[in-house]
Amino acid sequence: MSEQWWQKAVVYQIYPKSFQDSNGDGVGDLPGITMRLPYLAQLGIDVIWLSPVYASPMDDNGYDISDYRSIAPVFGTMDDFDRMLKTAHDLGIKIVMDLVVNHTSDEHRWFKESRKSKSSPYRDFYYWRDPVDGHEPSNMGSVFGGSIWEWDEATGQYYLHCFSKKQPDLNWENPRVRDEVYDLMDFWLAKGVDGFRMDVISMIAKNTAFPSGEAGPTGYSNLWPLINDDQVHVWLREMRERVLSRYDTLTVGECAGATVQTAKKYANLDGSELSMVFQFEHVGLTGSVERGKWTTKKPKLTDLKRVFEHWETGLEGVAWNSLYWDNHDQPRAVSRWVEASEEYRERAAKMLATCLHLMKGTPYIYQGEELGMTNYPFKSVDECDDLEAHDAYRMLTQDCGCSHEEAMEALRAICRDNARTPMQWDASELAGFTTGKPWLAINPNHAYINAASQVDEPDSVFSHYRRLVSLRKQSLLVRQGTFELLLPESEELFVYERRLGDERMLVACNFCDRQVAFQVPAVYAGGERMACNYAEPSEGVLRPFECFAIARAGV
Ligand code: TEU
Repeated sequence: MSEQWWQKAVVYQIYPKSFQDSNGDGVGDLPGITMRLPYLAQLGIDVIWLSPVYASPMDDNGYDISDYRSIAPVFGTMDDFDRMLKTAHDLGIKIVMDLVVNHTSDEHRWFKESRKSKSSPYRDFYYWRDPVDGHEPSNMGSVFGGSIWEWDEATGQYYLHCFSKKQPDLNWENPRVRDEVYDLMDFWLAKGVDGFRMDVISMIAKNTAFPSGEAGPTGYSNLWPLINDDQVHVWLREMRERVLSRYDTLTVGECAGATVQTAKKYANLDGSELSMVFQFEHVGLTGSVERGKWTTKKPKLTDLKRVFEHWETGLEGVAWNSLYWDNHDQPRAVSRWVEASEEYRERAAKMLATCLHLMKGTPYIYQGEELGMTNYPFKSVDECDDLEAHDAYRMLTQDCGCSHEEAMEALRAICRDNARTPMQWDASELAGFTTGKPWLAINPNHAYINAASQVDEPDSVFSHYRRLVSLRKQSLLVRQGTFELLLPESEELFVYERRLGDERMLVACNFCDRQVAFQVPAVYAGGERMACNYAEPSEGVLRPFECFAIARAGV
């Protein structure tokens, strides 16, 4: 099967609020992105995933959309968008938008009409239900705390919201909702956008019996049983037929709960649904039943390797993988996946990059990851902007009995604000991000972790990422070779092999700050070393956070 362009691509995610401010209001914007496109061209990436820039009350920083066809004024105008799109295309960079259609903002026209009366023509654009025994229709809890049901006094019913109460869920059972979604997708694709990242797309089909479950420490039950894993594929195939089939797009579905089995449908190579999915198995390794994701745990390396092996081998030849360490919802990669002191931070960042980028699938770089940016040292929840962080602090201290410091330890480890601190462009006071008051504090370590000190430095994390991006472009083995995990029981080393025809590549990564014995297999003797993070090769060991790849042909 011929390669699709998105199978050769490396994607860079921009969180617009935090990327580059151009007008001094302290918030990133579209002209700021346009200004920084040459930097991304230098990195060599092929696609930008742009988190939402649509009109929004910003309850969830744009993931609560009030008008899908207009740009939020804080980010600029539609002309600014068109200028950014053209500049990116002129640089050979495609733009993928964030499609958030599991829910709208409660300030969207559809919801305003829907809530007016039970007889509104928009009433069943959303899920409305009567009270049951005077209470919410079920005991499921929303992702951002509280019930998934919000009482509406005016019409005496509850409406469903899996996220905040300002994010009512769209009723995809209603064909008029689907018509509207396909129409807005067509609007953006006709403008020349190159695809979509589809927000919580695995949740659009629901078990409309809205069952209750066993309540957890918060008093609510988990909402994931709401997902209807069969119906979602029917609507994705309809979406493909009605709109996507008319364009050459990259589509990546955010699919919390996806398994290798369901991904074989979502991301099958026959192009009937999506190009690929974001799975959550690796990021879920650090959670707990009692506190959900709010722990300070590091994953066991054997567990992490098993997840990647499962997905790499499970989709081989039948579906396509995405590859990511972090995004706007996850803590910073180098802070989460390893225990690296500042002495080893850069080496560890390069090692994580090598480990991920030489696997099979489309890699995603989250803004700042290519610089080795880190989590932020939050001392108080008042320093956090994210509604999820504020709910988590309340849950941890009130439902889980955590002290302030225990709750803050968890927030420092895992809250989404870690990834949303402004991009660190240079060492100046405001990191070159803004000339105004930044909407979220800038990490003080921007004094030594910033783009200006790295873009022209061959030994920098940025240059290491650039070499990996370039290697993928040159190497069919990296893009299409098979994956085999080696040393599965090692808790220190992540070592795997890629094979394609008579070509093979060994990728060796030390995930810890200690030297570990490692013998390169004899078949690789004399092979070309690449993607190294130490100047000279080591013999018989992998040094702290050491990584390298060795390629051989004809063996
Ligand atoms: O996230 C959905 C999701 O399941 C999680 O990533 C969630 O955000 C949370 O971090 C889990 O604890 C998507 C978007 O990526 C996120 O930014 C939005 O807040 C959310 O949907 C609602 O649109």
